[in-house]
Amino acid sequence: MLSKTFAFALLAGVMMIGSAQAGDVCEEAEARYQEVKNELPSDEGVTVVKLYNYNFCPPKLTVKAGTTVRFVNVDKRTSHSVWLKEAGKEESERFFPVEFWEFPFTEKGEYPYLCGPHWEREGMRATITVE
Ligand SMILES: [Cu+2]
Repeated sequence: MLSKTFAFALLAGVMMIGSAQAGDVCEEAEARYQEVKNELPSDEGVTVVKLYNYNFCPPKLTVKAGTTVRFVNVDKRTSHSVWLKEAGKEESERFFPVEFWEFPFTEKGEYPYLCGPHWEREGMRATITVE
């Protein structure tokens, strides 16, 4: 009984650490985006997802139908892609730091997506919900 409780507490602790790390990564991604923003076209009228350190930030996003999402690579070296695999779309070209790729989400639904080179090993995947 005691060990079960302990295991649960340990698991909860690990989960808390995990989510805190995800938050930190997205905070770093946001700070990095602010640094490079002036090298990019205006983000007015688009919703920005940042690609950073094998994460999409935010990992879960809800937008209205008709929204164009701009995926911006805010890493320092790594190139990434966006692949709406389950929606049957082709993977985007790989894009490098301070480059981006855009996709207009016109139809409602759940769009899980991933980064071609990093989803398997680094778990770089996320979901956009269009409502
Ligand atoms: Cu990637």
